[in-house]
Amino acid sequence: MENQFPIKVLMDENGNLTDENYSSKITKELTENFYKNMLRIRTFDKKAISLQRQGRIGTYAPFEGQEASQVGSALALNQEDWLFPSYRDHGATMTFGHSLRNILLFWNGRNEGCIPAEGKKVFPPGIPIATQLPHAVGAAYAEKRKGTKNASIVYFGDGATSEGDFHEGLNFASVLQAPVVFFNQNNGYAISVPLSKQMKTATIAQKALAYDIPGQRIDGNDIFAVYFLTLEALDRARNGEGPTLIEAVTWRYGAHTTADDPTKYRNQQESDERRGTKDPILRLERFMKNRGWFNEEEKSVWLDEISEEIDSAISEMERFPKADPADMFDHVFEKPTWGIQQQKQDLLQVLRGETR
Ligand SMILES: Cc1ncc(C[n+]2csc(CCOP(=O)(O)OP(=O)(O)O)c2C)c(N)n1
Ligand SMILES: [Mg+2]
Repeated sequence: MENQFPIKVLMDENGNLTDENYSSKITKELTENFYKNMLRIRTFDKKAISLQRQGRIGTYAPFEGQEASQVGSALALNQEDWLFPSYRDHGATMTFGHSLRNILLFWNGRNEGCIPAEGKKVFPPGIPIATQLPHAVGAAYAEKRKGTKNASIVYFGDGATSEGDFHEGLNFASVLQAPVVFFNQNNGYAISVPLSKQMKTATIAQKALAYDIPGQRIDGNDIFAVYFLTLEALDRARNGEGPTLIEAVTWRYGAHTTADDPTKYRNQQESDERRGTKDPILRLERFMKNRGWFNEEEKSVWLDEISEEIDSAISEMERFPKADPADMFDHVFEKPTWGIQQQKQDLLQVLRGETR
């Protein structure tokens, strides 16, 4: 199956193009946009980890290492498309236009964090694994019924493919020929569980066969492969040709979340080695250097602009009051059920130091 679903690469680790069919589409402007967006989301990610360590936000899920997958796919979208993220995909949502302040508020437990920027169809992050897949298919099918050319993209991890919602989502999309792109980031782990313990199949892309939809395995650290192959899948969706399953093969360098210690279940040496070889930002930098498109001074100007933008989002986030833990019960259902009300009362009692 690995032969039937080879990893599609458009740019190798040295920053050389390996598929000339796409070279005419690769401009300096497009490349710089990719590069700046990857720098921006990596800077945000590092900053968020330090905010968590300082107690200024709550638990945080980092995505460092997955920047090409998130930026390349988000930039392939049209403004009118739908984006359904998991908890690790705020690199994609901020690239698509979600507000940095609201993303920070989400990680600080405030409901405002679920509100997308004006006019942006971004769903709140799916925390229960794979639940966002059927939602994305529903939105895509609604667009099809309305006769628009809008599509949905849904992000999920390798572990999510073991959930019923993954299979229900793919089946539903295939039967209805819904305009949706299933964007899987295979980062090798579901918390501490490696891929080999999660599934017997050699690839995730091959699971598309069961639903008779195209399955595409790509190098998730090659932003050109991610961008162009996502664009092609979105084009098929818009033209009435139905869904695609994309498996972007990547790696998370750090912990699953700030509550996790990866050294307990894997040797972090692999992450260290990958930083020098397979890193998505370094790879694009090599490509830019090969073309004479890279300028160190320009990079430091971009980094200054990015830091300023992030610092101002942090100040705005910190002007909000701390989250009230009781809020988490309020939007589970339109009207709270008896069980939810009871749980809320129980929590309030515990917070007041009373025992039941
Ligand atoms: C339905 C459900 N079961 C279990 C969990 C606990 N959980 C949180 S993240 C995670 C691993 C998911 O791994 P993967 O889909 O590979 O995504 P990644 O975290 O690697 O991005 C699990 C099991 C959950 N959030 N939801
Ligand atoms: Mg994973």
